[in-house]
Parts: sequence; structure tokens; C-alpha cells
Amino acid sequence: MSTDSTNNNVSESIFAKSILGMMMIAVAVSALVLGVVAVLAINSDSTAESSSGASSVEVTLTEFKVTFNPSVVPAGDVTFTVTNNGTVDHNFAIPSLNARTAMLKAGESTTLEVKGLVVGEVEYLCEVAGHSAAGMTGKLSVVESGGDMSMASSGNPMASSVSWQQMDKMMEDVAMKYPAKTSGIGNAELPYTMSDDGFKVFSLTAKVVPWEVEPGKFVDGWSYNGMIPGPVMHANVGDKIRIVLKNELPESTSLHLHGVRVPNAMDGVDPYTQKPIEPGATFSYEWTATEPSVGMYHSHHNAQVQVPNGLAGAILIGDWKAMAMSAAGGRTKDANNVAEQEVVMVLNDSGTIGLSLNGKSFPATSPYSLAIGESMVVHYYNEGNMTHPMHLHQPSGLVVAKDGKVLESPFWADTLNVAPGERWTVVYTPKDAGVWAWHCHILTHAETPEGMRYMVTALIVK
Ligand SMILES: [Cu+2]
Repeated sequence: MSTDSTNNNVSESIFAKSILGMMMIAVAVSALVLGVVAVLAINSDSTAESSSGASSVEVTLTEFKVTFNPSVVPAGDVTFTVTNNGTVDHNFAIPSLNARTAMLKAGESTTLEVKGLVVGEVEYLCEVAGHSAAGMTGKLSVVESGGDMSMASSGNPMASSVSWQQMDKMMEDVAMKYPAKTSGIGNAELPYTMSDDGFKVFSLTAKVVPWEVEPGKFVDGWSYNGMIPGPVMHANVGDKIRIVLKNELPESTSLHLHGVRVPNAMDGVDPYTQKPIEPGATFSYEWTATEPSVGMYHSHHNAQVQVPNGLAGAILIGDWKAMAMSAAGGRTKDANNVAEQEVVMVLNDSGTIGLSLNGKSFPATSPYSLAIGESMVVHYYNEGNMTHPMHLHQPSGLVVAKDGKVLESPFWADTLNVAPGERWTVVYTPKDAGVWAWHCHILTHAETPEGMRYMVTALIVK
């Protein structure tokens, strides 16, 4: 459904030809709109400088990638803290300076002191045979040190001694990575099987998997079927539904059907309505769907840990594309009154996954695309612990349903507060072409001194 098909619509060639350039405009617009630049910390009392005066740069090695934090380094003496986050041996070398670390085993870390880096570019690589060819090489930008560009610190923990040129470079580097490829994607459509007794049977397995939240950053993701968010289930009013949940987690769990009308015994609130599903055990939730729902399914056991760590997904009962367009009643100026896309957007801010849209942090978030006059029905789901004012730069959305109930009076909003547990259904029908930033408007959920991050994606209108 939705997010998957959307990804496919946005081919890389489109990005290669035009989107990156357009995205840069969006970046510039976004930076202005977000207004973050004014409060960025630029401080000559660098927190990133050691007592020896060397700047610190973190280098992370994985298969087969080398990532730097920050992504550009100031000229002068630099201490590289090199960590092998991969599964095989790697090292880090700058051949032109004859500087290299020893071979690092998986999980090992070391430091590499480099003196007198000069402004320009230096080539780096992993020296294990074949690894540079596989991608573990590149050029590191060395820029002038901060000097008198400094301003007062805002106290931001991200503060470091960077000039505005360094900051612009870092922001551009991040923006140009969008949409960054990461392993794993959530919200895949979950196929069902029909049982002999007439149930649509959906199978879920809860288990912990390595989840790539942003490029190179793997966390312990608590997943349904190995993905975050869990797979999307679609059913119709009148269906007999059975969800078979196998628990492969290190602790008990249970599954609550949030916003779905089910008998009390199927409400998933252990120990009241059932016993906890212990590790290794399986439990079946079954009921007959009597009402349309924009439902969440999520853990109701140690939920403040399990849900933000990833145990959440969408269950949609009824034809919400049709219901949303019917509720919109032609007000969005859709060309044919048909929704071309349905998008589930799960918001999160806590646990191992952290600030994210559909389990990914910018620049790993998925872009969406539409043509002028087409419509996209978006279901916002907040599975986190904070409210998120979701803002699409263009167009305004017509809010047509709250928590799976169609509104008697749909209303327009370009910024919509989505509180924990809420689902809002919005019809977006663009009128103007461009790459439109789409993000949470709590600014610390969207930007850092190193560029856009976390709850940011884009709608590309052709
Ligand atoms: Cu937010």
C-alpha cells in the first residue's frame, strides 16, 4: 500500500535529474521557515576541542560505508575516534598523510591523531582488500576553522566550534543524502489467508531486530514481522478477523487494538482481559469487524518501552480512500474525486527508535509524490510520548476524520497537532508544483546545527 507504492513511484532517476536541485530550494526555504539558523550555537569555546587544541571527529565503519560526525572537519589538528560498528574487520586510513589505524575487530574503537590538516579534500579509505571498492572510500572536506565567525552559544548540546561555512556545508551534505537508502522499511501490506471457519487470518511475530533508523545507525528495533512500523492490515466491515501473534521477544507482551471495536476479551490488556503472552507463546485475537476503523495495533505490556521501541502498526477497516474523498465532498478541487494514494504516517519520539516518521529519521525518511489535482489520504498516527504539530508546506490539508470517525464538519489545516494515541485523517490535493517540506514543527524535532534530521520528509508535486 501507500508508503511502499509511493517509494516505487519516486524513482532514483527522478531524483538524479531534478529533485535534488529542487530539494535544495526546499532546504533553503525550510531553513528560513524553521528559523533555526538564528539560534544555532557557534562557540569559540569549543566543546569539540580537546585540551591539546585538536578537533574531534567521530568515524564510524560499517559494511561498506564510512560515516563522519561532523561530516566536515576544521583545518589543523584533528583527533579521529574510529569505531567499527560492522561485523567484520576494518581500518581507517588517510594515505596522503600516511595515517592509519590498526585493524579493528567488530565493536572495537581507537583514536587516530592527525596533525596540520590543510583546507581542501583528503582521501580516506578502509584498507581491507575490496572494501574501498565496495564503498569504504571517499574525500573528506577540510574547511577553515571558526575564527572570528563565533557567536554566543545557545547552550545547545550539539554546539561545536564551526564556522557558518562549515555549518552550511554540513546542512547541504545531509540534505543531498535525502532520500538516503537504509535497510528495512515499515508499513508493508500484510497479506491474509482465509481459514476454514471463514476468518481473514493475519500472522504477526514480535521480535527484536537490528533497525537502521538513519544511515549507518542501527538500533534494537522491537518489531512486528521484522519491520517498524509493523505491517499494515486492511479489512472490511463484516469481516471475521483473526490476528495470530507469536512472541519471540525477550519478555511478555500483549496486543491492544486501539480504536477498533472488539469484545472485551480481545482488548489485549493483560492481566485483566488475558494472561500476558510469554516469550515463545502465541495468542489469537479474533472478532467480527462491525465499524470502520483507523486503528492502531500495539503492545499493551511494558508499553512505555515496547511501543516506542517499535511495536506498533496500522489496521485499517473499511475503504478509507473512498470515505475520505466522500467526506471532502469536492472541496479539495481534486480532478476526479479519487484518492490516488493512501499513506500511513506513524510518528514516534522515544525508545530505541526515537524521533522518526515511519521508523526512519531524515535523511532516511521516504519521500512522497503526487501530481497537481491528485489526492493523497494521510492517516497520522502518534505512537510516541509527545504531541507533534505536523506541517506540510503546501498544500493545506482538509482534515476529514479523527480517530477513525468521519467529521461532520471537515476543516482546513496546514499544521495539525497529533497527540499520543490520536489518528487524524487528512486529504491533501496539491495545486502548486515543487518539493514541499513536510515535518513536525517542534523545531528540535526537525533540525539540528548539522542540518535537518528526525521528523522531516517531503512531498514532491509534479
Ligand atoms: Cu514533533
